[in-house]
Amino acid sequence: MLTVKPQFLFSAASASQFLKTEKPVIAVCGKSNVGKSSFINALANRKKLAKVSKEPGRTRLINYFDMGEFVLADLPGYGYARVSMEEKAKWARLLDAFFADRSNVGHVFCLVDIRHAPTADDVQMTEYLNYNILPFTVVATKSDKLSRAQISRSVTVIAATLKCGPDNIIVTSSQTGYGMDSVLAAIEKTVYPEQI
Ligand SMILES: Nc1nc2c(ncn2[C@@H]2O[C@H](COP(=O)(O)OP(=O)(O)O)[C@@H](O)[C@H]2O)c(=O)[nH]1
Ligand SMILES: [Mg+2]
Repeated sequence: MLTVKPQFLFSAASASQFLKTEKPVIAVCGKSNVGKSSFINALANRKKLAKVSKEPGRTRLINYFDMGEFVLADLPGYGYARVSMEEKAKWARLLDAFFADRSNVGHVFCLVDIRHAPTADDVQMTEYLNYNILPFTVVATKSDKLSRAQISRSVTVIAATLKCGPDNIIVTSSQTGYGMDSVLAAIEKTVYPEQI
């Protein structure tokens, strides 16, 4: 599958600003700094489509990217310690509104850092998606930082912690492009469901 002329569309700060589109929307979620923006850039094959930050946790917006045949929604990251309760509540309201309307989202990629066991926030996120019957795939990021043996041990821990099958986890590296073919194959299943 090709991503044709990927481009940033706009940011939404509240439900009234959510994108209305006929295209399938695929959401990217995960804690701050897990590699969401880098993942989007790797998928788009562009270096600076989404802003990669050294400072984690600033954005509280949903950033939309048109990828040609589908749209990516970069969701605000969670789990950043230096955020007030009020900010956290705002984040939860925004995400609740986003996931409540199925036309907002066809599939979710849940990013987790392959070097660490998923956090309580990651568990809560995937439990939320399961509870709301939202289809998702776990994407383990930054695999370039681990050896093959470490990767396979990590996948076992991630699967057990998030209570998903190892088949539902895609190991990736935005730096080397590893696993991006599998990600595109998963996207294809959402974009062309009739072909399954
Ligand atoms: N080695 C490596 N570093 C990565 C990878 N993906 C992201 N990073 C780094 O992780 C940091 C956070 O990335 P970013 O995409 O901004 O994360 P976000 O906050 O989830 O959007 C940056 O310093 C990236 O360069 C990867 O696949 N491999
Ligand atoms: Mg980001």
